[in-house]
Amino acid sequence: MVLKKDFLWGGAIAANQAEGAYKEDGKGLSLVDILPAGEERREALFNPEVALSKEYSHYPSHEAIDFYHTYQEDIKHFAEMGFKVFRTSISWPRIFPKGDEAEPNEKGLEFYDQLFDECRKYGIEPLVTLNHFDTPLYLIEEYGGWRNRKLVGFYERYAKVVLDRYKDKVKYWLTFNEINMLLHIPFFGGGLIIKDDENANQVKYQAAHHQLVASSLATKAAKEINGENFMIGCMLAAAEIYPYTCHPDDMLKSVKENQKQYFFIDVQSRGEYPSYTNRLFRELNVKIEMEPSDEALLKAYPVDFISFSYYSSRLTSADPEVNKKSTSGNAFKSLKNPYLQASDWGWQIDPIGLRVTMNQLYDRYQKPLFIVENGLGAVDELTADGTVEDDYRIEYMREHLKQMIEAVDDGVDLIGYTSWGCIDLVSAGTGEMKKRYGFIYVDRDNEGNGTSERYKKKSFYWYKEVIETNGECL
Ligand code: P53
Repeated sequence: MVLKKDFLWGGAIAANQAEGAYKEDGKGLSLVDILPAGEERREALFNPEVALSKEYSHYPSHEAIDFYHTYQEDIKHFAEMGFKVFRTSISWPRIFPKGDEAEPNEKGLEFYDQLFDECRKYGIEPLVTLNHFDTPLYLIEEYGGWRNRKLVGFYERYAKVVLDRYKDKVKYWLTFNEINMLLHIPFFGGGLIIKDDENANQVKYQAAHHQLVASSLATKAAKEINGENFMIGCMLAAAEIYPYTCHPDDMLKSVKENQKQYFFIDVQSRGEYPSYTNRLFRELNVKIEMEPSDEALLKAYPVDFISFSYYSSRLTSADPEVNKKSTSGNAFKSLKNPYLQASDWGWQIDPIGLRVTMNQLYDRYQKPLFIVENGLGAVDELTADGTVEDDYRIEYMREHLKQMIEAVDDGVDLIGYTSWGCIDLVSAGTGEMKKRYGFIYVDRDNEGNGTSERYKKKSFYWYKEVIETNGECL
């Protein structure tokens, strides 16, 4: 058996894409609560000042899949599949509705007490993200989001409250979801609204510094509250960026592009700004403002493990003419790889890329890895007898899991695997329900119509067997 006996198999969701109940029990608005679905969502993500002043007909996060009320039934399904771990996030504005209050909202805290108790009832370990694209909206309108150093203090207060409250219920924590998203969709990642006359890189990297400091402060608080009983991780939208050709210029470009994504983890894992940032920041005309204690803090509180999402590899060319053909099937631009197929949403499917990425991450950091997102967003048809024949999803996952096991056999230390959207939920990138990832079908459509009934897909039974055999059946 290649995987450890206590390998953590499971699934992942995020509060804002599942819970709904967007105003219930005192919850404040977060940045996602003003985002619509479909084409309008893209526009809103990249022109957030428009979204802030516009009224849309449908906001998918407001009801999402109503997980706030259905979590007991849903977790029961996860338990039936044999989940050992369940990744979700805490909605920051449930705990601090505006974000800058002195005292937390008790009702919000109670919800997560119940949720984590429900997981524990089945022996499922919660894996909890502190900030998954849902910074309180008030902190954006009033303070300018993560460009403002004050966010560090608000986040620290929030982190301390939840780390302390759930110290006996949650062991694994992630400080920021896909921390590199800040560079690609700055509003999503950092609540940033960047003006045309600003140096966008300056704003983004300064906000990144604030998040990196905040992440270390959360780790510090965690160690003070619960010592080694906590495991604190960073989280990267990871995807090895391949050179378009074997031309040395392309190879160099790929090294440089990879440094831009690994930058975040270099700081979070090694505890210092990597030396290549001297040149990078010089060329981008970026000057990071730091407080005197920042460097010592980053050094003293690195993460315990490296978590990441993986959906696709990427491709870059040093030739600007060639690179112009890059498209963004998701937040990340890439050239088309002629050896790969793509999903219905244009995400290129590359199981071996997962093995490559795992090897790179482990070589670079020598810390345990945790795959906390991976999966296929696809259109599913509910059959007359209430199931979905999702062989395409099984195929995608089987190939990725096989490569994951190969990577472990290569010597990579891997804690666990949580597939993305283990129950259908709202897409982050497009706001659609139609883009489904789950083992469990949720009867709701893009407009929010439907019964919300849950149905087990074919992949539900397949994944159950994968877990039962610890991957041996693959
Ligand atoms: P969706 C792209 C765009 C937005 C969020 O994405 C993304 C990515 C891919 O890295 O990141 C994660 O729902 C994210 C999840 C999200 C998942 O990818 O657009 O952490 O919240 O749902 C899949 O298909």
